[in-house]
Amino acid sequence: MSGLFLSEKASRARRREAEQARANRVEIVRELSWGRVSRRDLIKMGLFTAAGTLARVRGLSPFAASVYGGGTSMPPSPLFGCAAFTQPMPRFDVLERYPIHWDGDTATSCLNPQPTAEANQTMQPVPAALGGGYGPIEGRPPGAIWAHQGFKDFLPQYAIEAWQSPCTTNYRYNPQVPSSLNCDIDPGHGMPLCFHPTLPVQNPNNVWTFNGTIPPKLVQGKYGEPLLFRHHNNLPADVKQNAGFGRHTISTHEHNGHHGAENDGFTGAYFFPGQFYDYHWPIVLAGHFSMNTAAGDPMASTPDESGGRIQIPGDWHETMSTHWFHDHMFSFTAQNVFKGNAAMFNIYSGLDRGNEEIEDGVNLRLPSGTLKSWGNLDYDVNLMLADKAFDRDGQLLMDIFEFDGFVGDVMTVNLAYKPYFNVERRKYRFRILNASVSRFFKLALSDGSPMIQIGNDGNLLPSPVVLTQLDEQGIAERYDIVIDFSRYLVGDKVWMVNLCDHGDAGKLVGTAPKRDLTLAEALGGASTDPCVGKILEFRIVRNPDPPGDQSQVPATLIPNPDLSTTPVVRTRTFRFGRDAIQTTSDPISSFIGPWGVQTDGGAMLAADFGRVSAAPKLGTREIWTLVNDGGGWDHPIHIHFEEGQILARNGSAANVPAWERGRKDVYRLRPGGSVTLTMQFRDWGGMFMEHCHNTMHEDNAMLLRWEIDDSGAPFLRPLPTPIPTPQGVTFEAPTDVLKTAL
Ligand SMILES: [Cu+2]
Repeated sequence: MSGLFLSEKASRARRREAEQARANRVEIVRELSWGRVSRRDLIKMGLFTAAGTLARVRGLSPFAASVYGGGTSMPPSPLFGCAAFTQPMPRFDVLERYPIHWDGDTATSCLNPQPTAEANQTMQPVPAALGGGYGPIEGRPPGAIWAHQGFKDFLPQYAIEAWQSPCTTNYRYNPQVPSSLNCDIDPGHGMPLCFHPTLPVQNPNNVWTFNGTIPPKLVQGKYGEPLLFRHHNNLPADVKQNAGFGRHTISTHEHNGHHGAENDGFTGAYFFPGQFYDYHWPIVLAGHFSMNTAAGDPMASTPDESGGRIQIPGDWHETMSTHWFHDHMFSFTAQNVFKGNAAMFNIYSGLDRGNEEIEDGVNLRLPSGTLKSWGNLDYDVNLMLADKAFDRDGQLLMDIFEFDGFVGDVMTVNLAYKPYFNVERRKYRFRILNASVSRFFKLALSDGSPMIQIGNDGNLLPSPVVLTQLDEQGIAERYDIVIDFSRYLVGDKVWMVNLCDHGDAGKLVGTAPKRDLTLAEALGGASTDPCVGKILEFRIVRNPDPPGDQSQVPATLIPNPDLSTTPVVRTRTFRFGRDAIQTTSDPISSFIGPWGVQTDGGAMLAADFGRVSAAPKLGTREIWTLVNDGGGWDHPIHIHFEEGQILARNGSAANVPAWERGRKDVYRLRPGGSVTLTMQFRDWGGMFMEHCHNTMHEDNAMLLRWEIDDSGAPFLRPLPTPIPTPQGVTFEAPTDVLKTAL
C-alpha cells in the first residue's frame, strides 16, 4: 500500500527525495492536466503501464523503490504554527433565490438570457485558447433529447446563479442566520480564501469554488417549487492556468436529484469556460406521474409561505432532505471536487419543514428554528468534512497519480482548519457530508455521549437510531444527526472526534482506511494520521435564546415505500475491482483503468461514457447486487437518480444495520462485501451513471453509464453520446452496448 505523507520524523534526505519525486510527478500531472500528453502517450513513453497504473519509475511512482526502500511520499503539509480550534466554523453561504415570473412561455427574471427548454445555441466568439471561432453560449447538449423534460409543466419559479471561478475574497457572505448563531462572524467583513487566518491566502488558481469564495455554498429548495440553477463556467480559458491540477471543464451533478438526466451532470456533458449550463431541478417526489397523482395524500406536501402546506403528487415515502452537488467531469472529478467544486442542497417538505414550532400532524418538528415558515437554519447546521493538502508554500496541492486514493493530512470542516462552533444548550441538527476525495470518517463525541442519527444520505430514516459512534462514513455519504447540548453546562466544551485511521507504517497517512480506533485510542494519539482525533470543537456558550427548545425527534420519521405489490422485472450484478481492460478506444469517451466494473458476468471494464452497460425499463423495479471484487478495499458505490432500499448485506437482511434500513444513494461495499438493493425507475429518462465515489477510483476508471431510453420520443434506444467541444456539442453512436444491458 502506498502512503502519501512522510512522518515529521523522516530524515531530511528522505524528505528531499520526496520533494524531488513530487516535482517530477507534478510535471507529468501538469502535462496530463493540460492535455499536452495523453495517457496513451504516457504508455508509449513507458511512464504508464497498459493497465493504466503509473510505471515503477523511481521518483515517479509511489510504488517505486527508493534508496530508503520505503517508497516515495509527499512531505507533510506545512501548518505555519496554526493551532487547532482557534478559528470559528463559518456556516454555509446561502445562494440567493431570485423569482422567475412566467407569462405563458415568456419568462421575466434576473437571468440574461431567460431560460429555455432546449439548450440555448446563441453563438459567441470562442477564446483562441479554446480553438477560436464561434460556439454556443450554453454548453448543454443541443436538441430535443437534452431539453428539460416537462419544462412547461414544471416552469422554474426561482433562479439561482453561480459562477465557477478562481478564488477571491468573499464580500457577499449570506449565512441566513444572525451572527450570534455563527460564532459572531461579521458577514460584512471580507472573507479571504484561506483555510485558517494564519495560513496563506490561496492563489486564484489553487482553489476554484462556486463564486470563487468560501464558505461553501448552500441552496435551499422545497418540493413542488422547480428551481433553475444556472452554472457559469468562469474558469481560465487557458487549460494551463490550473496551478497543476484541476480541469477547466465542468459538469455539475445534483447528487441524487430525482431529475431528468439532462440536469444530472452527466460525466460526458461538460461545458467550457465562457459558457453556462442551465440545470432544471423540478423537485418532485418519486412516483410523481404514477402515484397519488391527484395530490390527495396530506403527507405528500410542501410548505407554503405562511405556515401551511400545499399537497403534491407522488409517494411521500420518497421525500428527500439532504443533498449536495459537485463536479462530475469525466476523469477529472477528484481534482475538481478537491479544488472546491462542492456545495450542499437542503430540500424542504411538509414533513421536513425546517420549522420546529408548527404542529399540524405532518411536520416532524426537527431542530431548525421558528422565524420562517420553512427553511430555518438557526439550529440546522450543514457540516462539510474534507481533508486537504498543501505544498511547501501552503497552497492547495493534489497528487493525481495516487490512483488508489488521495488522502490529505489537513482536516477541514466547512473548509476551515479544525474550527470551533458555538452552540446553545439545546438540540441541534447537523447535516454531515463527507466531501473528501478518498477519506472515510467515523465520528464520535469526545465524552462518548450519544448522538441520534435521523438521516442517511438524502433520506430521513424510518426511525431514529441512538449511537455513541456513527458507522464509517464513506465519500459522498451524508449522515443527519441530532445532538442535544442541553446535557452540558454553559462553559463546557465537547469535541467531534474522527476514529477512522488512514495511518500507514512510516507515513502519516496511507490511501485506504487502516482501522477504526477506540475513542480512547483516537484521543490518546494512537495514530500518525493528523485527521484522526478531535476535528471540531463545540463550545456551549449560553442557554437557548429565546428560551425553550420546541424541536422534537419523533419515534417515526419516514417509513420506507411499500414495494410488496411491485414486481421485480430484472436482477443485475455489478462487480467492482481492479485490473480492468478497455475494449473501446474513443479518444474522448473512453479511459484507462486500473479500476473497473464488471456487469452481469462480463469483463472487468474501464470506464467509457459512450458504453451502455444497463438500460432498465421506465416504470419498472429491479434488484441490483453490488459486489466488491476484493483487495481489501471498501468502495462507496453511488447509483444516480433513484433511491434504493438495501435488501441484504453479504446475502442476508440481518446484516443490514438499523441506520441503513431507510433509503440510500451511496452503498459502502466494505472489504470483500456485497450489497443487494432494489430501485424503481420512474418519472424521468436519459443517461445516468453508477460509480465508486472514492473519486480517484471513479476517475481511473470505475464508472459506467446506464440509461432509461424507452420512454418514447424524443429518446432513442440507445441514446447518442454527447461529445462536447467549445464550438458546440456533437453526437456519436454508443461505442458499445453490452449484450446484457437491455
Ligand atoms: Cu472504489
